[in-house]
Amino acid sequence: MKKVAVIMGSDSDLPKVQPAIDQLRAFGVPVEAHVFSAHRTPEQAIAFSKNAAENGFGVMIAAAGKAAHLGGVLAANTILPVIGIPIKASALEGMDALLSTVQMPAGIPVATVAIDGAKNAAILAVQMLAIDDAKLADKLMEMRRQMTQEVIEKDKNLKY
Ligand code: RP5
Repeated sequence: MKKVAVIMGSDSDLPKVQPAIDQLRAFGVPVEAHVFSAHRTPEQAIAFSKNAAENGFGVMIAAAGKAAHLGGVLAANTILPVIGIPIKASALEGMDALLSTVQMPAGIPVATVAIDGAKNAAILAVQMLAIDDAKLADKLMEMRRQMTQEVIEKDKNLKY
């Protein structure tokens, strides 16, 4: 199975990124996490992205706060899909990171999830890998069935 790379701009992002790592592991997807910064270690970020496909990765997740250019820098150096997680890390409550991540110029997409949306980033990565992996697709369907059942139970338990 292809690996998912989870790249964060700083180790201070880890508490927000951890749910993505946990979710990927729950699906049995191999995951490798790194700290690469678009601004502080641009050469390392670019080198990782350029070699990601031949190193066995299928999707990259990029989490960054503030002027969040990490997703764009990774996406510019690979044709692997890149999923961006804007991290709430400043006085601007994550809007800065959201706009920096989502407003990519045509030709270099970054599939951007919600501010601090690590869990959805992981699920989206699994959905990408599941396109040609029937076992992963089954796991995703089972997760959907469980979610549906939970909401049905919540509806039943509502007393009003
Ligand atoms: C961004 O700046 C990082 O992704 C992080 O969200 C934010 C703050 O980084 P530190 O100053 O805590 O290393 O590049």
